[in-house]
Amino acid sequence: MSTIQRDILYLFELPFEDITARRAHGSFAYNLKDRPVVENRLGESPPTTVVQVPARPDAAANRLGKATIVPRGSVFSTFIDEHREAAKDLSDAFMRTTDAKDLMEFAAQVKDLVNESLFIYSLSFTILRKKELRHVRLPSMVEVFPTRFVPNEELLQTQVVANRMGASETSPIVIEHGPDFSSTDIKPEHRVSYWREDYGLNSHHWHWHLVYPIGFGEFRDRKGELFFYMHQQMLARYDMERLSVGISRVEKLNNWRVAIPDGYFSKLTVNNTGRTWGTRQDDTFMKDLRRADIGLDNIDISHLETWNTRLMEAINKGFMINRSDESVTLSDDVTSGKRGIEILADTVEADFFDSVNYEYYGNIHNMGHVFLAFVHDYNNAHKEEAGVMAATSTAMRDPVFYRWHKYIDDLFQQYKITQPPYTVEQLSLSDVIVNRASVIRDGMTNSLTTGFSTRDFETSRGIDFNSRVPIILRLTHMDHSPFEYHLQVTNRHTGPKQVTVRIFLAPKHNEQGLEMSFMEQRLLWAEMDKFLVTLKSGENHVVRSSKDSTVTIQNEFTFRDLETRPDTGAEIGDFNFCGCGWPQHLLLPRGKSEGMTFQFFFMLTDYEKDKVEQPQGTTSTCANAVSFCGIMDSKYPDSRPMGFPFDRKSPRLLNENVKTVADLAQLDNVMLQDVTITFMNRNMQQ
Ligand code: CUO
Repeated sequence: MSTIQRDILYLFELPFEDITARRAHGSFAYNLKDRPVVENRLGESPPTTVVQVPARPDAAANRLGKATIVPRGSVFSTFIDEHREAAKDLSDAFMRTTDAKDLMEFAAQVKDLVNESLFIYSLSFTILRKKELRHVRLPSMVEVFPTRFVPNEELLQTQVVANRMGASETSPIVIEHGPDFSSTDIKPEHRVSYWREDYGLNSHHWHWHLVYPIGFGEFRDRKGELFFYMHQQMLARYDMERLSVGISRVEKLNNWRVAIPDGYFSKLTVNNTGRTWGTRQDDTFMKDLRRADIGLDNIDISHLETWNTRLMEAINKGFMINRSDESVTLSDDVTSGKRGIEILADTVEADFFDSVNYEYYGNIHNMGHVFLAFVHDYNNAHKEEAGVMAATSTAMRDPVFYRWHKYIDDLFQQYKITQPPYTVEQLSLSDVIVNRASVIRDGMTNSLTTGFSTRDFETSRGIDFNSRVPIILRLTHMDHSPFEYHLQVTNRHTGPKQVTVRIFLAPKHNEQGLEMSFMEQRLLWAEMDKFLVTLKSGENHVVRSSKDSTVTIQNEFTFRDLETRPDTGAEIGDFNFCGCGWPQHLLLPRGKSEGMTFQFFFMLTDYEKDKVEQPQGTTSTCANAVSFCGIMDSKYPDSRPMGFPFDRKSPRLLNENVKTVADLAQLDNVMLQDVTITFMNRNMQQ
């Protein structure tokens, strides 16, 4: 581990403890000139590494703008305007530091002045933005904030075990969590809690919003469109999971005057003092917000309704009204400027800077999160904390997240179906024929398996248990046996041909067991992979591992991984961006014990038309999860609208509307293949 990776890494350890608390199993400490290292605990040897941190006047609380307005120990929410402003002020202060050492010293001085989550967010964001820090890797959220992943009760029990530990004990304490998670099966919604409460899913969502922040004035290529697409894809995957366990697809939450049938009780704590996240009873009504404590004392449901009406009017008319009262056409078929989906999504999300008209179209997506996060205590009568919907690292645990995002996605889909269907020319690729496509797992063709696995994290990096031995958290999660795609392709061109291979997966049948029309199945297609292949003239056999998917990352780094990582320096590339990505272990939906039929959709398109010229001097080599996360400082590497070819209504082929996806598969460059996914209900590691 490089020195700078080390000195910055330990700022992420024990976020709720004083900066002078010892880290790295007691071997490392920051020594602030005015606040010396805390005394050794009985029997501990002194730290082997002590980093000296000089006092500095620029790190005083009154020099940090709004950064101190979020109370320590409480929920920090990027969906709340005031909190975003606090994060921006702190990140800007971090950005003003001159180099990595300066940043470390400044951050160490301000750490105990600001909200703990805000600190971690702003520091992470700065590490992504500062070019000289590209080789610094962020540790997993599970280790930084275990309280967001494991119920309080289990952590308290662990503390009891740690307290009783004998003096000669050297083996780690292991806590196992899951797969029963926070609920029973009495409510059908909870059949998918194993998925909603998955650590990788929630870490991905945190990381995605960190990479694509709003309200920071940061340019990211096609940010709005990716907000639409990444969340739409999460819904497609959620619906596949729901169909796997026998419940119907998620319904949008668009009537804000009726009770929300499903409550949620996360059993998680906001900080290390046992303060719990807000909970929601079944059948709770949304109420006008009167939370002056977070700067939201006058936001009514009628505001949401007004914004919704204005957005729907824009979608139906095909244009929006900008801040100068001019009309801005919404179209995805543009040769320059922003696509309609980008303009709409920036406005819906909403980004104060990028929204076409923040005053008029409002702040609907973010405020929906906030309304739902405070639904249990809309006026602070009970002094309750926000619910999990307030934070990107916890929101996906709650069933209402998906209902809210289904409503948001429905706005985007209302727009998308106004766009002209793709033409045969846009969909086909001449002289390239896919003859056969299949998936192979353990020598079996078109038969995939899922089950569960466990992953170990060190909880004692995030919480001080006052333990001499590491405390390991063993999390159960869904998993699958890896597989390979095999494509037999004929290239009739006389020379090599570069093509983009696009692979999607969807269930074949709906809730009633019926095969779906193109339009019904359209929103269930989950992108599995997208990659470039150079076909030689004649016959080709293309093989691709499921592990190489461009939507996933293999795994997150633990503190231990980073400590033992070789010091390779800056050349390693922009791999913080690569930290963003769908967890590989959730690449496949669960399927059923008796087997469930899904369809793989393979489409080859012309790379000449797909490719995007990158700005001069872009050297990024990171290709992990680009479909969901883009590439740092580069353009999104696919010129087609995101979700192509399923983002628009049925195309016409041979003068007929495509009725099912099988009609589309008549094109030479497209192939459809049924597969069975069987849930084995066993540990895939054994
Ligand atoms: Cu990701 Cu609402 O945008 O949670």
